Amino acid sequence: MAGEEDGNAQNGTLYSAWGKQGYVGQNGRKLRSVSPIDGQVVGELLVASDECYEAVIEDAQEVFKEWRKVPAPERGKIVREIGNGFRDSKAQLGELVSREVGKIRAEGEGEIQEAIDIADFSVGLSRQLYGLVIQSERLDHRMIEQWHPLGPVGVISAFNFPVAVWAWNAMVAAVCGDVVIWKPSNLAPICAVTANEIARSVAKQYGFEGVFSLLIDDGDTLGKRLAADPRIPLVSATGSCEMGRSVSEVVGRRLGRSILELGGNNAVTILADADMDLAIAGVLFGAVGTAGQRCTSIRRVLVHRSVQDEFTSRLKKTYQQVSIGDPLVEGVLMGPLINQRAVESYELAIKTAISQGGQVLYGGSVLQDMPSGNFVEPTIILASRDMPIVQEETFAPIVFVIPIDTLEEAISINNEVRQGLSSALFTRDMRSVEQFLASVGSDCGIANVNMGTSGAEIGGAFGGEKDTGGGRESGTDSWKQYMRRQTCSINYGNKMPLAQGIKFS
Ligand code: UN1
Repeated sequence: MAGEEDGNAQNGTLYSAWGKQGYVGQNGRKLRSVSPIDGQVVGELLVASDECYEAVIEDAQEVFKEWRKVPAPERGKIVREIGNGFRDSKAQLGELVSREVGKIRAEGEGEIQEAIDIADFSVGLSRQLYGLVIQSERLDHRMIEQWHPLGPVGVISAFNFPVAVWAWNAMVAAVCGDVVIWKPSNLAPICAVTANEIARSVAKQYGFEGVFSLLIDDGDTLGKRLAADPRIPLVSATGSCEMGRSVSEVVGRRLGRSILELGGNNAVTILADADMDLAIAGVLFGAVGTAGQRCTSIRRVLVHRSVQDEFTSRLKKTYQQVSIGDPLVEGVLMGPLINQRAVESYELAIKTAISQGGQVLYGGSVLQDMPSGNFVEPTIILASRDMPIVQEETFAPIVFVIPIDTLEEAISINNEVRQGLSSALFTRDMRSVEQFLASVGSDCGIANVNMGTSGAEIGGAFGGEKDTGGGRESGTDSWKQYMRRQTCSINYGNKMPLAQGIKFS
């Protein structure tokens, strides 16, 4: 089939949609993926056409009919091989992540490790899709709750985790008996093709090629089609709050399910008794890691007034040592922003902060004489909670430092933004820890102690509240969303007692 030999990221033009039949057609438009590092072309793809879309969805429906019958532990064996495929290509795929989205090598490889980890988790899960036995109120009756595969699942992913977030969804969905249709970000399509090929080629060896399919688009048309398509019972979407609101409305109108993982505006609180070494290390990784382009990146630092000067002067010194440049070069800690639009948002956020009374303590500029115009300085801005810009998520390495006097004040600032993804507290006092984690504490989906807001492990359920969308992906019982629940009542007696004691004869 056309497209298969060419399904190699280094090979120039690639095809646009992969389902059971391999290459299924294209509309003639090309999508060029360009590295944010130096503007070099990473690869080109053909955008999926309307017939592509239809063929992929029809294949997915057909494959689902067979895949759902495969015993879950057998599905797990296939996922184990896929995980091994990720393992074998960790260095190569990690490097591709670095080239296509600009992460440093350690973080590019870390992203593939995250895919390996969720594959391992899913293999275990394939033997643990447990239901319940429920005590019945009726004589000679038994009740059970069991879980069945749901159907084709649409996955819409963002540029910043171009492999891991798909893997969170795809590996779990696959052991649950679902098939996956992936619409990746048009800023990271080569990572998507390469990662999907690992999964698709393993599944193909077992006759289940269409379990992992892919739709390449250069805009939002196909993502919108997935959201509106009643053949897709679940759409899992990662991206901006604006995108998530639209997906949620469209999926909700047809009474489908969605899992939304949207923006964050994550705060770290540093109390007077914090271990400052830990706080600096945590803020460095959380704010500068991935050039501030994680949904979990630190945006706000709420620091106790008594340690504010110590914190800011130490953070400035640490920032001075951050080496910015080609993310594949050893020792570099921060690569470029994804594109010029991101650089413009960075510049606008800083300008807006200054106009609202913010004071730039470090950074604030776009770097000159770099291989592209996408490199910026990590930036520290002294701010106050009432500056409107502090309410916004800017996908860039900017932190707003806001002085606080009490933990209660910090919790109230932590919680007063629309987003509710991640949060963290640095303290040595167990009472402060418990207060932060109590129901009156952080309102976020993630609350950490003595570490930053980013870098979650796959074993926890990942996601957040309020405008972050309420979805949970990856660990614990997130799998339940990828299955349909069935409550079964069985009468093994020879009478027909009714629930609630109703007599009806
Ligand atoms: C994202 O930015 O969309 O917790 C996901 C983290 C990563 C995942 C981030 N494990 O930072």
